[in-house]
Amino acid sequence: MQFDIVTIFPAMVEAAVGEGVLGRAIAAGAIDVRVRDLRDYTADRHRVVDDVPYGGGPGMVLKPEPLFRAVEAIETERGRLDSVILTSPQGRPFDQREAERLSRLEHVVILCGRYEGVDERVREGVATEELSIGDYVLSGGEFAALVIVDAVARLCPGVVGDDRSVAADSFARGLLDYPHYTRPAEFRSRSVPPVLVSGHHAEIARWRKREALRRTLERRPDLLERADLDAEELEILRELRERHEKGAV
Ligand code: JD8
Repeated sequence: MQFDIVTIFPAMVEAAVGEGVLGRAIAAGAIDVRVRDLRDYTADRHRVVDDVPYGGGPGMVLKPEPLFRAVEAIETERGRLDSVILTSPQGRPFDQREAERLSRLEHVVILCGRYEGVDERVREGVATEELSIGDYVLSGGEFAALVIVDAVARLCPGVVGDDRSVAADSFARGLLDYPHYTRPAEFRSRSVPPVLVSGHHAEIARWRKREALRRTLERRPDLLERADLDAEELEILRELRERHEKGAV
């Protein structure tokens, strides 16, 4: 899969994609990420990307011309674009389902806005979709683009070393994760739950299901409406709800 990210802060985006799982996937050729400096697509001596808003008001707005030129250049260079994403607080909520949909595409372009936002004609004329990573205010689209690339890339073959990890990821299953422990078995008087050191694989699996369900019921009950649970999970959930109603945890 190929990603092109258009930004006025290429170094910030380059630094982030160069590390960790993403950095390794790029080095191994499992995905291709190109970071493009929006200023390279300006036509004036001062490489200006912003201007004052028509109608007045605070702040600046990203001009349409450099963004149009950037996308046209990417298309010329790389061929057909499957999606041109504009990140913005007005976008459709980005979630695991959206990540799965995007992971089935071959070539995705992400436009990072800045300042007060981008000229509306970018949204209408060059972006094919608008996504938001959540209900909070960022200073620009770079972190949103990185969130999208990270979540989508994990779903591409060969990006995560062990694909059992991807299958086990909490949102892939629609539940929150169970608690994890490593050595030492006792740390500052806190012990690892004995079942995990027991070696009883079926009991461990049941304990993990129960803890994942307990946390989800407590913290994100909304997720349970869409989670696809097996027979054992449904039984555990019934029992947890019964106990919950009786006032216990
Ligand atoms: C792109 C400019 C900042 C936004 C005035 C300060 C996404 N979930 C999200 N929250 N925020 C963004 C986001 C914010 C952006 C830009 C994405 C470009 N800003 C603006 C409007 C109010 N400021 C985002 N995805």
